[in-house]
Amino acid sequence: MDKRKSLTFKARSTEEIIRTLKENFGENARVLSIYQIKRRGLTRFLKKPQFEITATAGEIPPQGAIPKDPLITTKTFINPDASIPFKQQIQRILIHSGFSQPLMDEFFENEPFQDQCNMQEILNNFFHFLQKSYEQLNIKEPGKHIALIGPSGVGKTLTLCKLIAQEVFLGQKPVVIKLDGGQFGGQDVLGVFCNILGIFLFQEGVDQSMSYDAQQKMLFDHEGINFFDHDAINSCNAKLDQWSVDTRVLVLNALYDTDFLDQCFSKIKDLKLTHCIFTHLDETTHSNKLWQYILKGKLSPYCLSFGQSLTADFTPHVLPYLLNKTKITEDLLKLY
Ligand SMILES: Nc1nc2c(ncn2[C@@H]2O[C@H](COP(=O)(O)OP(=O)(O)OP(=O)(O)O)[C@@H](O)[C@H]2O)c(=O)[nH]1
Ligand SMILES: [Mg+2]
Repeated sequence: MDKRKSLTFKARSTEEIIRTLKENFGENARVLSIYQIKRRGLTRFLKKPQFEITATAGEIPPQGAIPKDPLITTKTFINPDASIPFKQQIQRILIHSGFSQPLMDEFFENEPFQDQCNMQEILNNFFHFLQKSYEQLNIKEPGKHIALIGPSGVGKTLTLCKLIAQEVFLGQKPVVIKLDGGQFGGQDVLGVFCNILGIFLFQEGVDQSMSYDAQQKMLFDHEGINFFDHDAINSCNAKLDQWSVDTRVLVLNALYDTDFLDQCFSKIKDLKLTHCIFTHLDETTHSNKLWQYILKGKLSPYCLSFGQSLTADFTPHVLPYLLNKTKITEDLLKLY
């Protein structure tokens, strides 16, 4: 057996993947990531999709820890301009860094300010305020019927693949149901991925019979919905009711602007949403705005997605991930 720490290889079928993993790592194989290799030209329609797999025999690296060094650590900031109240200056910096006014108000309510405060100390307090507020959230455990809902192209299907892989690596066998009215038919990434992992995929409107064990977890991939379209919202809700979906996860791209995020969060009641997931965290440095939705959005944070791997690049450890990404715009501090 190969003692190499990790291996990256290409494969087209479940059998091929399992065989390669066994040959290299025996029973200790752990899959770290699976990417679909993108083809160009017409051959992409003719050939079976190919995947690139990275696996290891070692332990999967632990999830990120809470950072010890809060927001800024470089120097001591003393209020240079006593004519502008210190509190107002900090508020301006935090707002410009993407934090919301309600979050600010809550922080300032409990923060005693004096005009000779140390800027670094207040930023550290703000950082701890974020952490404490998160720890006080009443985060619901996901149930047995989980649907990912969100606008078109946010990453619902990709995130679902990550969740499926997680279940499968934990030894579970969920059933996957595609709720798109059967309009897309055929073998897409989700179909091929389920096939590779030996998971049953039922496509609404195409597959007529479905057999499953009542104890099995069900994961639903809903088509993208237009959050400005009442009919689309109502029909999505009716479909989820029909399938007794208890965990309704709002999936949103972290790059969206706050107006659009607000619009989506305003549909919590209409869609009976319970959880939220943000995607594309790898493509944004502006994640401070997410704190408002995570802490005040009334949905339980489920996980964050930060890349295109079908099995990796996501974390259920929302707090440490976000704290590590939380930054104050350096430019704004140049004055201090
Ligand atoms: N970089 C990056 N790309 C992502 C992430 N999540 C999804 N993507 C990419 O975004 C694109 C859309 O992803 P899908 O999973 O198909 O999105 P969807 O929401 O299912 O789209 P519809 O079914 O058309 O509504 C794909 O190219 C994904 O690889 C992420 O966290 N980071
Ligand atoms: Mg999709």
